This record gives sequence, C-alpha cells and structure tokens, in this order.
Amino acid sequence: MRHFPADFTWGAATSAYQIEGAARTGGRGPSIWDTFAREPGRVLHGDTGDIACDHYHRFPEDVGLLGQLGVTAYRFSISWPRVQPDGRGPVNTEGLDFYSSLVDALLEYGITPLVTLYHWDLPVPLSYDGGWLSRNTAGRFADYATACHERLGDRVTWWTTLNEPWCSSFLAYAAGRHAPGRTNDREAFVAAHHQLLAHGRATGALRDAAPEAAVGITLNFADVVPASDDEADADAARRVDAIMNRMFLEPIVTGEYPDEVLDLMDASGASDAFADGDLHIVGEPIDFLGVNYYTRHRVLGGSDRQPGSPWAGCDDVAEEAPAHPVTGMGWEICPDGLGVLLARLHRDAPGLPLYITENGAAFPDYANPEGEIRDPARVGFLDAHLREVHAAINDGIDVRGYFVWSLLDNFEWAEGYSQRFGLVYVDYPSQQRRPKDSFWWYADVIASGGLLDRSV
Ligand code: IFM
Repeated sequence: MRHFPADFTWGAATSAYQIEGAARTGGRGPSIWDTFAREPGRVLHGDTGDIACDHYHRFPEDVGLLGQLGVTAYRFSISWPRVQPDGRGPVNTEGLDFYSSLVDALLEYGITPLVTLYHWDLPVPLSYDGGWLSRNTAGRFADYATACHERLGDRVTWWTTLNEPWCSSFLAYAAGRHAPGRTNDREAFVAAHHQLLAHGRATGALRDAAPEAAVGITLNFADVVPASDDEADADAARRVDAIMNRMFLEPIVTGEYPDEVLDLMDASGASDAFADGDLHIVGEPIDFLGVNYYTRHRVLGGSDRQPGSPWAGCDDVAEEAPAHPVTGMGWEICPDGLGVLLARLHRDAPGLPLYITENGAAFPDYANPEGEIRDPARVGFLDAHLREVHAAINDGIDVRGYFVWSLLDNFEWAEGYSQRFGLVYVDYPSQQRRPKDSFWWYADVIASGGLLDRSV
C-alpha cells in the first residue's frame, strides 16, 4: 500500500459557469461566457451554461455526493456576476446567499471549502470598459474579493484568487478560443498582466481583511518539450515554456518577469501596459500554490504558427501531434510530466506548499444497459498521476493535497457538453447524477488513505 500523509487533503473541484446553470436566476447578471457562447460557432453545438448541471438548485444533492465520496475539501468558484451583476458597486445579496448555503452544507459534512474567486466568468458590464484590457478591472476584482470575504469569511478561510490566468489571457485573447474570443497577441500579454495585477490586489485585500486566511492562486502548468533534438525545437520549447509556465509563476514568486517573457511582451507592443510598482503588487506573498496539470506539449520551431494557437509572439512555433494514448480532449496522457513539474516547482517556488487543484481526464463515458458507467481509463489516469504525487511526497516535495477535476460532468467551455470529466455522470436532460466506477475507486483511495500497490 502506498500511504499518503494522514493530513493529506483529498478533494474534488468544479467551477461556477460549468455547473451552476440558473443564468438568469436570483439576480445574476450576464458573464462574458453567456454572450460568447451565443456567438455562432464559438461553442460546439451552440451549447451554453444556461442550465449546465443545475447545481444552483441541486447543490444539496451534489454536496451529498461529496459526502459519499469522502473528500475532505471541495474547490468551487464564485460567479462574479452572481455577486456583483455590474462588476462593481452594490452586491446582490441573493447571489451571496447561495454561496453561503453551499458553504454551510459543506461544513455540515465536515468538508473544507476552497473558494476560487475567478474562473473566467467576467461580468459583461466590465467588458464595456475593456474587460481585462483595462487596469481598472484589477481594482474591481479586489473590491469583489473583499465583498465575498465580508459575507463568507467567517466560514471560508481558504481562497484562490484566479483559476488558470494563462487560459483567460492566452486562450481568450490570442487564440480566440475562450471568451471574449480575441486574436491579438498584444492583448493577450496585456490581459495576462492585468490578471496578475488583479491577483496581487485581491491577495492584499484579503490579507488586510483576514490575516489568518490562506490565500493562493491556481496556475495551469504543462510539460513543454522540444519535438526533437533540433536547436530550433529547443528554442521554441524555451519560449513556449516561458509563456505557459514561467510568465505567471515567476512574477508571483520573485516579483519579476523572466527575460524571455519581457522580450515577447516587448515584441508584441504590450510593455506600455506596465506601471511602476506593478510587479511589487503582483509579488504579494501567497500561502500556497494551486497546480493544475493535464498534459504535455511537444513543440516544433521553424514552423508556421497554427490557426487558433495561443502561443502569442511565437509565430514560428507549431505543436507536434500528441503521442498516444490521448484523452477525449486529444491530450497526451503523460503522468511522469506531473512528477517532473512537481520537482521543478519545488526548486523554483521554494517553501511554497503545493496543492494539485486540478487533475483529471475526459473520456466518452456512457451508461450501459445496467445503468453502470464503466470508466477504467479514468481510473488508470488518476491512479498513475496519484502515484507521481506519492513519489514526489516521498522525495520530500511539499504536496499537501489533490483535487480531481471534476466532481460532475459539466460544460467544457468551447467543447460544450461533449467532454465528460466527471467522477459523476450527469444525464443532462433528466439531470440525474450517477457515480461512475472512478467515483467508487476514488472513494476507496480516500477511505484507505492511499493506493494499493497494484490498484489498476
Ligand atoms: O474544465 C477545465 C477547467 O475549467 C479548467 N481547467 C481545465 C479543465 C479541463 O479542460
């Protein structure tokens, strides 16, 4: 048996737009994902988050599932437009009531809430002022964080500011694949800088309001490797690694952007977005780092950038087709990349406790005639990644917890409902929830505190 430390945090994660639905209920305002999803061709099949998993109405059942699973923590996000429909000014009490009830329900099961303040659903009124292209959005975000703390801070002491700012800047502003669907490299760097600023301002605001709270950020990292030994590929991998992995971590940990990032920002004309003192704010100390890991990228230099590529400033870089096996998203399954990443973070972010805030896989699950959802590929995926976490802990790396993405099948952004990441299968028309085999497997792992030597 491979035992994890007794105080290891076992969790599952979701986000507001992906599960809540109730898009026009309880005073919630529109988010940029509501409008983006309505633009023709943006989301597969024209799916939207209007109903999603109807978690807004069914949260007691979903918290019951978390209780059955036996997790010790649950990571969810707060919808900014549910709390502040205009993105500024008065709060919508009914919106905060919802999160307050959710927190109470979790605590009744002894489940610790880990709250993400921003998982990509910016209030539409802020987009009229430029959205993340406006510095003002960073200040608005700190006000919103303060409002969330004022209502929930008596019970929530664990916060992450942003989820995966790389996605909400590079996928959203360079690749055009996420809201607001822009394809402008300069804007991607500006949006990223303003999101980092928002993180720093919100961290400072939460610190002032709750010195005892644990505040961090969730970043997505990928294992970026050159497709060959060729020097052009190695150079391409260095630049992609800089914007995927280093651009967000280093200013937070060291208060500086890496030179490779500064060069790419300069070349794209984004440097004028900086003001003196910005990096000091971004570098506000955090208490832990949330790590999301899914796959690796093999990159080729000396190639034409592919349409929809998020790699701003890297016009001579393409991605090699993934090696097999892949998940339903077409992402290469590469568990050892997680081990490599954890060792790297241990080196580059010394002293910062690490939590895997997302790891998981989509596969084409279905209910068989007996009503069971057999998902051995997901069990294999989770098992292999957890083994990497276990090995990292044994090597002295301070990994304190692991959250599966996701508790429920849900709205997978531009892929709509076509990709199922859940431990729980959601039959969308009936909203019936059915635990998959992986749910029971994970429940066993949690109950036994570790992995069987040959659990797959
Ligand atoms: O569904 C997303 C989530 O919103 C952010 N991290 C990656 C997941 C899978 O793509």
